[in-house]
Amino acid sequence: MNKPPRAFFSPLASGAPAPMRELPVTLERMIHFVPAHNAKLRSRVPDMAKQVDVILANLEDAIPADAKDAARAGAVEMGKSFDFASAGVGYWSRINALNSPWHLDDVTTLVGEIGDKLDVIMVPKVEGPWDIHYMDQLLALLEAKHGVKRPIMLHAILETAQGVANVEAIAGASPRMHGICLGPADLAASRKMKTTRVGGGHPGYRVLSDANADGGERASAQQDLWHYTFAKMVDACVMHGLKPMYGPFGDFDDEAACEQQFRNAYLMGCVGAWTLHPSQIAIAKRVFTPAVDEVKLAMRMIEAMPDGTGVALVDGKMLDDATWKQAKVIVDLARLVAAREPEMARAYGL
Ligand code: 1VU
Ligand code: MG
Repeated sequence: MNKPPRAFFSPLASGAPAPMRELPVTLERMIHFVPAHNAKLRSRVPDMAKQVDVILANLEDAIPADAKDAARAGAVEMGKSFDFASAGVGYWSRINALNSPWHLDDVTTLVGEIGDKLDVIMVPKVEGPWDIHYMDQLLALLEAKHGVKRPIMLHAILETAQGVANVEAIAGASPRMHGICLGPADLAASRKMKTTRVGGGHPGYRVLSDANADGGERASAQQDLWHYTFAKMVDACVMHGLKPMYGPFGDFDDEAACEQQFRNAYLMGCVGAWTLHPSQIAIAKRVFTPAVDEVKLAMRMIEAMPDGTGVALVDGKMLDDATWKQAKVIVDLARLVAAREPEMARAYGL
């Protein structure tokens, strides 16, 4: 049984801000992970903010158990010491899982100390809509208690088999939902996939051509382990007006494979990916920023059909209403990039 539509947009606690009806229109090509207990990396936030769209204070996996309190305090310090909103950069935090001993302190401290600075809480290991309902209610109570003016959004990580099975219900669970990203490492473990890689392909996952009559070597090609999950996640997100994203790529030395994984995500409809190391920032920027020739072609397509209806030919290829909409996706993204990066505005001619 779903909530009645009006109730969906009512605050869940007296004094909590009204739920958002639309997501803010922002560029989120890379979510840059900062281990929040690491003072050296925290001190680099002002410099990093010049290079990325979003900075995330990580409190969950990769933070040792004995540094969880320091990471939480570090996330608060980051939110208080740097003005992310004025810099035009998003500020997110990834909290510990709902069943962990650190979860409640993470949420209560973040909302109490920096509730008005935090744009999004990333929630790991989301299994079903019940996890989002719980977060929704808890955040509303804390927002009301601390006088937070604008609802903190939720971004779920899709990283368990149960989460994948329930992804549509997760996406539609609350107006707080910002998006969902694919977490390939935990998902591989949850599914009992036989890989220790963090994202990307696997040389053993391939399709073999039929046997040759002469017994010669058979052609084979590596396949994409993540295609099914991506497609399911993208459809669930788009159906509910959320942003799909790719998560971590663990082999920092294999920049080509990282770029290919990001590009597959971009082409499938994702808006961004996590960056775990400075070397991945340029890759994410290159992939999730539409190429100049692609944008110029899309602009010519839109000009060829000014009201978006009918049929036209551009460079010998047929366009109709559907192609016009495809072109608009690219031009809309280019406008967002142009608003943030004057050199790209000039390159696109926008
Ligand atoms: O040369 P310097 O010492 O001045 O700087 C190093 C290093 O400090 C810096 N750096 C970073 N700066 C900003 N943000 C980062 N995330 C970051 N990572 C490193 O870059 C310079 C070169 O670094 P390096 O190649 O010598 O690498 P390190 O050994 O210093 O660091 C590697 C790790 C993996 C420890 C570091 O990159 C890191 O902690 N990254 C984030 C990891 C993370 O958040 N993992 C959780 C998400 S993934 C998941 O949940 C599922 C798998
Ligand atoms: Mg994980």
